[in-house]
Amino acid sequence: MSKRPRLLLSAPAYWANLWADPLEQGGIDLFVYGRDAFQPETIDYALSFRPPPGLLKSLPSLKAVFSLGAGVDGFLTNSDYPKHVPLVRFVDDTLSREMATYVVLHTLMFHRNQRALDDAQRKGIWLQSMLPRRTEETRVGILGMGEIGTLCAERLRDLGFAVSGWSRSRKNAEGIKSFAGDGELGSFLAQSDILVCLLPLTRETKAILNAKTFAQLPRGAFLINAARGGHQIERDIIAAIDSGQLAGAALDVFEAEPLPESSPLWNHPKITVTPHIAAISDPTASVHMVLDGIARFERGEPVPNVVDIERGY
Ligand code: NDP
Ligand code: OXD
Repeated sequence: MSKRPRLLLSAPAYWANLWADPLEQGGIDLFVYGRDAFQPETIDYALSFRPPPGLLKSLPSLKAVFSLGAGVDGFLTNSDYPKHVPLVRFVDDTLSREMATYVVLHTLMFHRNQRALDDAQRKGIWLQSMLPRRTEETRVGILGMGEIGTLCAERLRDLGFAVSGWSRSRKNAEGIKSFAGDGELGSFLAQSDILVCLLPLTRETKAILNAKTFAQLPRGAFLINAARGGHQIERDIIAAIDSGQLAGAALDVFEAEPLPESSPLWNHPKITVTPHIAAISDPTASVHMVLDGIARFERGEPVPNVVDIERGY
């Protein structure tokens, strides 16, 4: 009888507990890093989000690595990733739909002046003078038109916003203006009243949300970052808000996570902070991805959503 594939799961305890039970019932031998003893040379597959430095390199028989999340920067910004080992990322409609609810929520909050209206309510002010703009007059620009960015763009277009997207390659989605490549970034920014970041974190996109970028937006634009903290320079966000260049920001991700207690972002009146929960991978869907992927690797079949390691996403 051929041996069962051996999978090493490395994740914080609260995540590992969610994934371990269904994986254990999936016809594989599971080892949870930090809980179970294992021999590195016997591990065939690994599942993680941000593996401890050196862990993957210490597994000489790895056939593939699976990411618990859509973003794979936790593997690739670490220079010790064993580049000959295929890396499979999590792609799931539910994840994209949840991301879209986050982006739509914060787009509407800004577009409808909801923060100012909440503030007026608390003070007992009937703020009828603060009329919302017409939806089609608010221009939303989405950085990153992949699985998630495309769905967010479509949802916002269907609500009536003027939507555009920026990506490496030209897109052709109905009613969504496409900007492509570094050469078109400036003109994309110049027409984005709300800038939404849904890029993967790579060498090229690191720190893209900086003072120079904000200066190219229309004055009083709003920033939504639900991608990675490594995209943003937090002191530049605060400076741009304090100068009026940005009207505010909704941030789900941070340079350091958890966001340190001392961060000025916590109490800034024009910034909404959420704890990297714009969307959470669904355990059932991700267990299915892993078990299906392992079965395909074992049969020598192509596996979907393998990352281009050189490109970084
Ligand atoms: P995809 O890989 O499907 O899409 C990435 C998009 O970014 C593509 O359109 C790509 O262009 C574009 N892109 C990449 N590099 C560049 C560049 N240098 N210049 C211009 N465009 C670029 O990713 P997903 O949509 O699945 O996910 C996006 C990110 O969202 C993830 O990497 C993750 O970090 C984040 N995320 C955050 C979550 C949260 O809870 N906060 C949850 C889930 C994901 P092209 O199409 O031309 O290749
Ligand atoms: C992801 C995330 O990348 O949750 O999926 O951040």
